[in-house]
Amino acid sequence: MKALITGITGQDGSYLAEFLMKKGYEVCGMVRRSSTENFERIAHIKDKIQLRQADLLDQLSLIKLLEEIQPDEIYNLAAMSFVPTSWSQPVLTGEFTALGVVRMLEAMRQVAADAKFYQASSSEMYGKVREVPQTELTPFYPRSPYGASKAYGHYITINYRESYELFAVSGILFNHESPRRGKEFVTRKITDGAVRIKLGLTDELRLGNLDAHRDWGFAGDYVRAMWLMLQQDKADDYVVATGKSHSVREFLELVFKYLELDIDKHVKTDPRLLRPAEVEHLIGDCSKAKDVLGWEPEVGIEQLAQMMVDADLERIKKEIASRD
Ligand code: NAP
Ligand code: G4F
Repeated sequence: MKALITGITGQDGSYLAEFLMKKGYEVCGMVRRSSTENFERIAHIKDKIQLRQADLLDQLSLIKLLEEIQPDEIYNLAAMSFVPTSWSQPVLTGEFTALGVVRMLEAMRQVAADAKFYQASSSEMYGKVREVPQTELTPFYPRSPYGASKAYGHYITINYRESYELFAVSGILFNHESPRRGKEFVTRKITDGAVRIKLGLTDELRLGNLDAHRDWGFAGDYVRAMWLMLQQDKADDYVVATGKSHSVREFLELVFKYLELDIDKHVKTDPRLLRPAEVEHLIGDCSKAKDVLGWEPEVGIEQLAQMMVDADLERIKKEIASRD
């Protein structure tokens, strides 16, 4: 079996590549051209996968890529994925995160119509939530250009499935984190920042809204759900979540307690980090994924926080040692 992963240099792409390789897949990753290589997350597997250049903005590059490699499965993970940037670059976000999806689907329809397609949909589509907890049937109310773009990607995937009988599915994934999470996202900003405080490299961590609630899981668990969706006889959409919601403050408390640090001494809230429109509370109901896919999350929030702190401690200590 041959799989194509767009966004292979990202958090999920790297875990998915490892997962598929263990299953015996030939893995091909799509990367966009850059003046310096950005392969930190896949450095350990780079020699065992193929990397091909193409870009979600360039239709012809996608057609050529699919024509050449003829994958059995396509995992479309590439996107502009950081919500705050979607307000400062709303048009580019729409190009990558919304229109990028239809470009991939159209390429598949033209030259690889027998492949199976996975779209990385997001709980950000629920935004100002219409129902608690959120299921596959909960109406969307996106609160950012990112959420609105993902809603387009979600519906165009369903539309291509229904219009052209393509095997195309969307996983509506709630927030998932790991030691490979980008440092601008709140969990990693907290673990990285707290470790730097612990090691005496800084004294302060500035955060925005501590009252927002998220349903946080572990990325390694979530890529398994992506794969399971493509192993079904029928293409369908699934919520992937833990069913437990915690505030940013609670995550902060877990991390600071683990490192024996005092929040009041080091954490400052900064109004500049508040969003023009916030998603206050997300909690997913993944009953369908449990019943149909047999999927369940294995890592809880406490274990996740500790795993991220331990990894940041190890990495930053090494950085310090290499400077000395
Ligand atoms: P990530 O770490 O930010 O990775 C995004 C990937 O997309 C990177 O590999 C990036 O490549 C690539 N990319 C961006 N623009 C591109 C373009 N024009 N052409 C080709 N590649 C491009 O994101 P993630 O956390 O792994 O998330 C994976 C997907 O799931 C994203 O679509 C995200 O929106 C979605 N999602 C994530 C979560 C979550 O909690 N993590 C939840 C729901 C949905 P570069 O390395 O070149 O920048
Ligand atoms: O970690 P975040 O930036 O993730 P957010 O916005 O929930 O988006 C992530 O999850 C989505 C799934 O729902 C994905 F689709 C998306 O690609 C991305 O992976 O922020 C989480 C919460 C927000 O409510 C934010 O306001 O944390 C709050 N927060 C508080 N202080 C902060 C900060 N967020 C960031 N990034 N930085 C802060 O200093």
